[in-house]
Formats: sequence, C-alpha cells, structure tokens
Amino acid sequence: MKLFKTRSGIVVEHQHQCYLALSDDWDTLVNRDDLYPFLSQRLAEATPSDQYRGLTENQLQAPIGKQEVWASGVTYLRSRNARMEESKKSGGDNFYDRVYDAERPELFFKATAERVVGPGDAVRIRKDSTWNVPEPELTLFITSAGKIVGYTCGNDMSSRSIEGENPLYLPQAKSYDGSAALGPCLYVPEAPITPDTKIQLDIIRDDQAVFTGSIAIDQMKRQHTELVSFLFRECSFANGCYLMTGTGIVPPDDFTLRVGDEIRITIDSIGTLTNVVAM
Ligand code: DO4
Ligand code: MG
Repeated sequence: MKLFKTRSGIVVEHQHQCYLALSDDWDTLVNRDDLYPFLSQRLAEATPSDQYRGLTENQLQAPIGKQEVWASGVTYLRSRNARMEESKKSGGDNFYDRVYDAERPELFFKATAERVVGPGDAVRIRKDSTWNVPEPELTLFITSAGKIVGYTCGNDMSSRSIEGENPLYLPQAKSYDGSAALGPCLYVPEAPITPDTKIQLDIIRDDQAVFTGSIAIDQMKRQHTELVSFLFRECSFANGCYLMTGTGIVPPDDFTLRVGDEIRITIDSIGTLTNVVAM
C-alpha cells in the first residue's frame, strides 16, 4: 500500500482503491511497527473515494513530518570506484576503499525535513560547486523502535567537486537547502521489498535524455538491517527516521547537472520521483 502526503491530508492507495486519511497526524500514523496490518485493518472498515485518484505532483508533498533524513555511503561498488577516482588528487581515495570493506558502514546526517523537497519541487545545486549529480537511492522509513516499515525514492544531491577536494568537506557537499528529495509516496509493503527491485535514473535536458542508468538493490554490499543497526546504536528518533541506502548509479565524470534539468528516479513498486534542478 502507498501513503501520499497531500496538501489536503494523507491519502492511502491500496488494492486499486484510494482512501482519505485515517489521521491527519503524519508522525503518529507512520511511526508504528505494525503499520501494514494496522492500515489494512482500518481500510477494511473505510469507504474508498474516487476523489483521491490520479493525484498530480502539485497536490503532493514530500512524505515527511518531523523525521530526520540520514544517508549511507559507498554501499555499491560503482560508488566506491567513482569516489576513489574523484578524490585521487586530494589523497583521499583510500578512505572509500577502506569503508567499502570495513565492518562499520559510512552513515551521515543528510537533512532536516525543512531541507527536503517533494515531488515536482526544485532540488538545488550549490552556487560554489562546479560538479553536481543526483544520487538515486532506495530510502528506508524506520520506526522509533528500529523497524523498517516503509520505503520511498530518495535523491541524495551531491557536489562532487567539493567532496573530491577533501573528504572532510562531505557535510558541505551533501547538506544544504534543497539537497534532498523524497517521494512520491511512502510505500508500505506486507513483507520487505524484494532484492530484484530496480532503481532507474533518467536525466532530461531540453526534452532529451542526457543520462540513463539502472541497478537492482541486490547489488548493494550491505543489508538494510545492518545499516539500521549501526544508525540506531547511539541515536534515538522520537518520530522514526529516513535512511537513504546509497547510490549504485553514478553518471560519467564529464557529466554535471545544469539548472533546468529534470531528474526522474523510478523504483519498482514505489513509483517515480521527479524534480527540476535550480540554483
Ligand atoms: O562518501 C561519500 C558519499 C557516498 C554516497 O553518498 C553514496 O555512496 O551514495
Ligand atoms: Mg549517496
């Protein structure tokens, strides 16, 4: 089932029917370990409404309330290789190699909810950055108790020029206003998402695809539960949290985003998150 956060309330789509909000309080609704059975039971007593079918992007908001957004890095071989190349000159390349093989994963704070944009909104590139890419990432929704109950598409917008200059600049390369996008919905399945789930990235410039790539999530080096267990070691989350799981799709080194580019991130079972690039 899918939960859409809209300007007029929370809409649930389940078995080809749409229902208006069981509650208006996003944070309380989603932070339940029994989210799927709870919603299923409530929907069995609810009346579907055609009014909420075919929601358009301008009705949707990012599926987030008071949650923090965290991110994992170097979880796919492609990411490790691209970052080793990018930071060779600075001498930072072997950090990526080492973290890929280490027991402890790379986890970093990505964004507060205020820095996150939703479907159809503008993601930003930094004015002091010369090399920018989107990172399409399966993003987990985890309850306060540490249970993964949902998934969404995430965009971990990144400055490769700042990151490549010095690994210690990572927070500036990754966290700034409009640096994260989430949506189009929170996908709440009965069972964990399947390993053959595919992530696809399309970047459109002047109506032409200038980059297309895809990868299945089973190419990831680490387990979702492993990332969550490290994140929850010494952090608590009163309203649950989001965790991006890293990118396995990196455009070639001569590619950088331009203002006006459209970024489409599609993940099987979840849908497509579309954003336009602004400065
Ligand atoms: O280590 C830098 C960031 C890695 C990252 O964001 C990713 O692999 O997706
Ligand atoms: Mg990333």
